Amino acid sequence: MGRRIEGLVVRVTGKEVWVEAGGEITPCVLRGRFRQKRHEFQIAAGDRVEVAPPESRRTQGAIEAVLPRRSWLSRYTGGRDAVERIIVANIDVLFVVESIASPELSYRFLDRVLVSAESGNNEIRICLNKIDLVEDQNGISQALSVYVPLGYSIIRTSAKTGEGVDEITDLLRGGVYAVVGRSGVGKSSLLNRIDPDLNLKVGRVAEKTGRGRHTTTYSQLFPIRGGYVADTPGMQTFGYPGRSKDDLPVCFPEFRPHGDSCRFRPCTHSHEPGCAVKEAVERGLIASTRYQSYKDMLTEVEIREKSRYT
Ligand SMILES: Nc1nc2c(ncn2[C@@H]2O[C@H](COP(=O)(O)OP(=O)(O)OP(=O)(O)O)[C@@H](O)[C@H]2O)c(=O)[nH]1
Ligand SMILES: [Mg+2]
Ligand SMILES: [Zn+2]
Repeated sequence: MGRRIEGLVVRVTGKEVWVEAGGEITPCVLRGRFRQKRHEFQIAAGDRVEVAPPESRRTQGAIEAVLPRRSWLSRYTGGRDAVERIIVANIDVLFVVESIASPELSYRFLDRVLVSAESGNNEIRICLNKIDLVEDQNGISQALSVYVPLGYSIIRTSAKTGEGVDEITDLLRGGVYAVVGRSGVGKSSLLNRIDPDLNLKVGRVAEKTGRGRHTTTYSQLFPIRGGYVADTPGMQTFGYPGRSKDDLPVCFPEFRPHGDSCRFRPCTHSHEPGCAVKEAVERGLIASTRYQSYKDMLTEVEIREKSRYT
C-alpha cells in the first residue's frame, strides 16, 4: 500500500473533491464506493479523509477513506434520489440563519433546519438577520419567545449595518463553522461582513415572491480567523434526515422533559391518549408552531417508512 495523507475536504463539486493538507490543496477524484449514495460513503465539505497523493503521471489524488464524523448537517432529499445527503461535516458551531423580513421569517422552515441540525449532533446558534428592516419589534419578540426557552441562543444580526456580527465573529476560534438557511436570508452577506476578503457572491430577493435566487450553489469551506467556514446554498426543502420516526422526538429539546410521562411507551405524541407532550402543548408549555412542525415531519417519515416496506 502506498503513502497516505490525511486532509480536510474543503470543496466538493460533481466528481472532484479538493482536499487540504499541510497548507496545500490536492484535487482528488471520486472513485468506486465513494460514488455510492450511502451516507458513510458520501463526501462533504468538512470531512476528514485519507488520500493517496497524486503520482507523477497523474495530477489528481484519490480518496481512500472517510474518517468518522463528530457532527454533520444533512437533509433528506425526496423524489427519485431519495437519500440522506450530507451538506457539511464536523461542524463546531452551526449558525442557522433566518431573516425577520424579506423574506419573512418562516417558523416551519426554521424548525426543519433545527431538527436536522439536532439530528446531526450540532452545537447550534440561531441568527435572526435583517433586523435593520423591522421597526416593529413584535416579530422579533415572538420569535425569541418560541426559541429561547428551548435553549437556543439567538443572535440578532444585520449584514447591512453590521449589528450583531461581532457576536458571530467571537465564536469563530479556529474550528469548522457553517451557515445554513433559506435562500436570500443573507448567509453569504453575513460572511462577507465578517471578512470582506471572502468576497462571496450575493443575490437579490425577488420582490414579487420574496424568495432568494439561490446565489450560492455548492458548499465550500473558506479560511476564516484561523479556521474554516462553510457557506451553503439556500435549499427549498429540508426533509428530516433521521433513520426512523422514533428518533424524531429527541430532536425537539422541549419534548424531552415530558416524553417519559406519556401513558403509552413508545409514544409518537400524535394520537395516543394520555400523551404528556400533547398535554404540554395544551397548557402552553410547548409552542403550537413547534408541535405542528413535529406532526408534519412525523407524517412525512411515516409515509417514507411505509413506502420502504411495501
Ligand atoms: N436589509 C438587509 N438586507 C440584507 C441583509 N443581509 C442580506 N441582505 C440582502 O439580501 C439579499 C440576499 O443575500 P445573500 O447573502 O445572497 O443571501 P443567501 O442566504 O446567501 O442566499 P443563497 O446564496 O441564495 O442561499 C441581498 O440582496 C443582500 O444584500 C441584512 O441584514 N439587511
Ligand atoms: Mg449565498
Ligand atoms: Zn406522547
